[in-house]
Amino acid sequence: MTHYIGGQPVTSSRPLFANIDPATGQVVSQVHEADADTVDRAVQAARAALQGPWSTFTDGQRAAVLRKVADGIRARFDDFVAAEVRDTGKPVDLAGHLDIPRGAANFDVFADQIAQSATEAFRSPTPDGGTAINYGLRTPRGVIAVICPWNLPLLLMTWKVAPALASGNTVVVKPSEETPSTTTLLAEVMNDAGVPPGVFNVVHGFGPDSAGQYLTEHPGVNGITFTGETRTGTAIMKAAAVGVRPVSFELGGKNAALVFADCDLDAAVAGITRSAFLNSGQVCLGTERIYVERPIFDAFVLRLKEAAQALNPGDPWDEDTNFGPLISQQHRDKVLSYYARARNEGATVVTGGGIPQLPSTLSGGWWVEPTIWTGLPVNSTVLTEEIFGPCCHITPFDREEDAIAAANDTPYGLATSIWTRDVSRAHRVAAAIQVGIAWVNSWFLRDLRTAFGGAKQSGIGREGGVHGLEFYTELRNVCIKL
Ligand code: NAD
Ligand code: 6OD
Repeated sequence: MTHYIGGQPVTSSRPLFANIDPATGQVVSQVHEADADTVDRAVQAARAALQGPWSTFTDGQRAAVLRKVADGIRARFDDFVAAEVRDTGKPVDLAGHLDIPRGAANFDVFADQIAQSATEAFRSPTPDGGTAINYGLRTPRGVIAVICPWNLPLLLMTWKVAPALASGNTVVVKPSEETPSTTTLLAEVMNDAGVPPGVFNVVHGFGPDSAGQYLTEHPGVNGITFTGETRTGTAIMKAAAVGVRPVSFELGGKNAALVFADCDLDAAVAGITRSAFLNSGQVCLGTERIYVERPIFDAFVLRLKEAAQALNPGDPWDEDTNFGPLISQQHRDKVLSYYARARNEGATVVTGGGIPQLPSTLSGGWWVEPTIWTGLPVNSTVLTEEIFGPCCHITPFDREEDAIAAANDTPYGLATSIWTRDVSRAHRVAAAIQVGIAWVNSWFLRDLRTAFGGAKQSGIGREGGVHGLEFYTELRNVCIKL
């Protein structure tokens, strides 16, 4: 698999690296790794494209091209699904119902949004008795570096690329080394849709001493949008400090679910089963800490255990499979180390805690069991560190204020779900928790036009709808004396 620079596939001189199917452990493809020169070439192509035909596209013309990109993804739907399933091992049903449709929808949503975006204007008196008009003018920021994770590869990458291009920027995208394929396919779709050469560039590789570091340190980059671990965000922020370049960060989380005794228990169990185990727990919004009001604690634990045990791990290409592997051997080692720690710290293992028995065709993959714990103290490692696997801990609580305090007792602040039939409580708790997203009797249902991002160490800035314009454009005030 090659890079894509200036509208062309490009190779580089470093040794290729293997892209592995996590369901089987088999090599899927060999990928070029960008060296510093290749990254420089990509940034220069993006800089040159800022001066080319792209700069003459009106908002409406960019919107029309983005809609063609959305249609182009849908036209090659099966290719995109297959690439995402091979790269991640996720069930074909999940890739086909979430990753690829939402990835395509990102282009439609930001096409609509840019076609309708407006700026402020004020007409005001001046000290000399005259009048001035002030109005806002948004201009593209320039070259945007887009650094992506592996968990929802197309979805999270297009969520950044679509608003960047809608706003008139050019981009250099570095997909995760674990999931290079759908970004490469998207380059073909961009070409077919009439996106001018150099507007969308792709470089493959790793983070430190590789494409990620070279790209974020490149002085030709005007802004960096990143989704990934908080620790990586810290490294990227240091790179961005040189040249005082802006960042937009969506980072880690240790999300809570608060389940009140007055909830619809069926809905809460179904929702939290999704939030804890969808994509094998590899979702930034996923729930790893569950707090349940004491009267329904035992019933909830039993019901969630039954739901976890009913999950169906297996061949990702089987439509009935709803539970896949972890992304890599390294990530499985990390998750299994938390499974061991939970046992050592005295957890009651309600279900799971090991590696599932699967057919021999899958025995080389990176599988773990969906796992539920109870009984750990608040300061245990498993309750404080992000695991990013299919596991959660359930703790009882007695009072609403205790549940809120527990949810907030973390350096992270991405999302919390609240399960209650009491509307006043829902509003009260949603206002009291320190997060970017409060779900009420729901999870992962966000309208793409709304703000997305994290509080505390879960991020910097908001993307989504008009909110991303703060990052993807420069807002200039024009003041005219009449
Ligand atoms: P990661 O931080 O390890 O890697 C993300 C990307 O950064 C990869 O492309 C990687 O190559 C690159 N990278 C790594 N080091 C770099 C460096 N020094 N300079 C430049 N680039 C570098 O994250 P991951 O393992 O791919 O994803 C899992 C993490 O992402 C979890 O912490 C999860 O919570 C987080 N995440 C957050 C959100 C969100 O919206 N808040 C969404 C998805 C994932
Ligand atoms: O709502 C979305 O599409 C979005 N940005 C989800 C992020 C999930 C993180 O893993």
